[in-house]
Amino acid sequence: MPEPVTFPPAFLWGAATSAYQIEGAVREDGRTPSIWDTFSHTPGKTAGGDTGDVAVDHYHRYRDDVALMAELGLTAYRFSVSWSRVQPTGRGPAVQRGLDFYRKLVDELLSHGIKPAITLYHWDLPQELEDAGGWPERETAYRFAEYAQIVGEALGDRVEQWITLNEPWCSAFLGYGSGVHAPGRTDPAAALRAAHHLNLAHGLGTQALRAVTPARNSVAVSLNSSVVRTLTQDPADLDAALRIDNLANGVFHGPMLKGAYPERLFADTASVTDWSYVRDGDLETIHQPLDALGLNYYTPSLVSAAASAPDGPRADGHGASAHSPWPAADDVAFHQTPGDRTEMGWTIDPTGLHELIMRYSRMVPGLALYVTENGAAYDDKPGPDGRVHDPERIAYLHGHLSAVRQAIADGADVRGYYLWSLMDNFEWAYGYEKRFGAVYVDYATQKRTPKSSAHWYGQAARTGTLPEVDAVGTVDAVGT
Ligand code: PNW
Repeated sequence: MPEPVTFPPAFLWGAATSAYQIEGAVREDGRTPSIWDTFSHTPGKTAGGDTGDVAVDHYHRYRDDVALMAELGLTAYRFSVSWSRVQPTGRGPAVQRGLDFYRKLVDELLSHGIKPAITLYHWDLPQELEDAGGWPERETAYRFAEYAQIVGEALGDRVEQWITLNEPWCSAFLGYGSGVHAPGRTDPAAALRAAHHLNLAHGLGTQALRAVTPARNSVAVSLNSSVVRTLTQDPADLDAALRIDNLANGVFHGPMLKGAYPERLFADTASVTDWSYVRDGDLETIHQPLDALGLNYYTPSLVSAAASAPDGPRADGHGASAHSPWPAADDVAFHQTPGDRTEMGWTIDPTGLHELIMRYSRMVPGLALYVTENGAAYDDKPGPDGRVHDPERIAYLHGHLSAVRQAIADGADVRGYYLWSLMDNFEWAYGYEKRFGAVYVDYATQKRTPKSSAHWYGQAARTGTLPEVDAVGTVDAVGT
């Protein structure tokens, strides 16, 4: 019998979602289009032309969804606020009905003993702000701070955990570089400008939250920090890895956690941008003291130097695009890491999560860490008995939660884990094709069915100990 994997009593067992991926109701109560509405309605941008128009109708079903979380035994829930529901033009006064939805959701969570964590920005910029230039423009960062203030004033009394941005790397480099995400621009200079203004938005947004919400609240950011590995220890490969690490991680954690961009970044990207938009004082603004750091992890990256970039889509898991998300790094090749993969084609490697946690634990001693996203897509289908068995997802969760437990044993202050995702939803450019949920959604009827993994995870949450992986059948029976 292996040792049981047991977590500290206060450890948060959460699930995560984001507004555009689950809410639907895109034209209700004053909401206006975000860049994801525009993008998903542009032919050819998402698989099957899927959009978030209806998604999983969470806007109307939030009460049932919260009840389901409580039934499963979750103790925390991370969701995002739709900016254009709250501030339709991205500027000016708030729409009360938009704020009311989130207040009702929060109250529902609290009444079930579930701790809410709010992500202010999970990629859905109001279209009007994109029309005015979007993240490459400095103005967008000031608009974000105003929006943060509005949401902070409305919900700061009842929500303790705040996350400014989700994965700014995706916003900047998939949105403005490779163009596989909204707004679909393919301009490396714009992507780097966007990165700086997202950093600035984080700093200004953190200041705004501090000013209007109680001091007990926690402010964090969620980074999809990459674990960058090299094919060999050859100096050219190590150099490639360092450059990708700077473009994936350092460009955000440098300013946010250390108050400086990585030393080489300016020289390495000089062919693309002169960084003249970084103004005096910006780095101080970005470098706000934080209470916690959120880490989103799915799979490691494997790179090497390449005499020339491979043609066509790269095997870096970032979607098919003729444009690289990595500015000024065409001489770096991405490789498929060995091992089993999920439906996304992402290699399963829990050691990467351990490595990532330990890296940030050492980088900022004393900073509380949360895994704000981790999970896997599989081709789930209900069986003849109506149940959805997903042993692969249970194995994935068991492996990654064990890695988190190991990091805690190794001294990292990890306070919680949010499974991505609570339920199947709109997986961005992949539409509804990829199912990340612990809860299965029948899109024709919107019926929710917890998969075996939801029952497994719920038992972990209720007992603080990971159920044996081969006890799946039993756990499934418990939950039905
Ligand atoms: C994250 N990549 O997205 C997001 O935060 C979620 O909204 C999303 O559903 C989830 O992970 C699964 O994809 C990512 O290409 C999308 O490196 C793409 C990448 C990373 C994260």
